[in-house]
Amino acid sequence: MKLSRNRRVNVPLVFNEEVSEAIHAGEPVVALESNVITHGLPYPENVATARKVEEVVRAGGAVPATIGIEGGRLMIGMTAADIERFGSTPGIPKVSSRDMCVLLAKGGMGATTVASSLVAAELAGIPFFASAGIGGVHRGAARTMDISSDLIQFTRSKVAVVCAGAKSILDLASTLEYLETHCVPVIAFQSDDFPAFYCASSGIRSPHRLDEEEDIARAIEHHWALGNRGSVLITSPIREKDAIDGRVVDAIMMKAMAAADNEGVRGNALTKYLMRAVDEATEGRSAKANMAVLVSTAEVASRLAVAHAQYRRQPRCK
Ligand code: PSU
Ligand code: MN
Repeated sequence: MKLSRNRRVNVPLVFNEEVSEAIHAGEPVVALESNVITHGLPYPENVATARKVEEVVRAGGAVPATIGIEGGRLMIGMTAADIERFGSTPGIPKVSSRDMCVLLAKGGMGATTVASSLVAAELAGIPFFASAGIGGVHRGAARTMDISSDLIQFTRSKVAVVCAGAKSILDLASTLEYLETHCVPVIAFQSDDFPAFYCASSGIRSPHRLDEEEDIARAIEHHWALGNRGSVLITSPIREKDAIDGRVVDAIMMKAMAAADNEGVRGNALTKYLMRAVDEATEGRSAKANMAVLVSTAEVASRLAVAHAQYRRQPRCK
């Protein structure tokens, strides 16, 4: 009897050359999401910021790899022209991990969230990722069950994630509870509190603090050596000069959430709606903070990725 053998489908990855060379040489690479380019900021500020983010990653000694989807393939690293196209083309869909297979099947452009960018980074062999704000447990999740796939993906992808916490549009205490339950380490780098994106502190102390780049690298590798399959979350707060008063953001957010509820905005459209509302109410100050924090997290991620690549070459006990 002839045994039928199923052919395995591989996800088509297209690497930009610089990224591919760095991965093969074990050089530091920082993966970056594209949803923040298409949905986080208006054109042309989005393109300018994405460029600046790539610039600071390079200046720190790592290679940037902006992730996206186009033509049924996962792009691992974008060129300047790709970034311009993603930033200026209207209507590119937000693609989280649940949406990836459909986008890959039907073709077209897709902007990857934190969750789907982590899927791509792991497939590509990139152990570091940076984004300013992660998704989390939404306020009122007990009723709506709205919990970002970003959190679920942290339990699955072996990628270190550097961020400035999450926006206070989310229920940050519940977000941290979720991460604790699912054994996702949260480490504040050179700081004490879990940051809240626009604000240096969410008012909640981070479960851990580490001050040395090499200690972060050691913690990441030990987490994986212990048999864990997921991410390690490293936070770096917004700089004080770029921060916005937390009470101001909170007040705007309460109003915007009520308006969203009234207008029936829910699901994956909610994050963008709330962010827009804050931008309008702060007359662009929050967009400025947004750009600043994207750049500062990328800077820190680059430093940490360099230390991590070095540590992998030469692991040392404390
Ligand atoms: N938080 C931000 N800015 C963002 C996002 C979150 O401060 O742009 C985006 C990221 O791409 C993140 C996604 O991965 O929203 C989470 O969306 P959802 O809550 O629908 O999973
Ligand atoms: Mn959601």
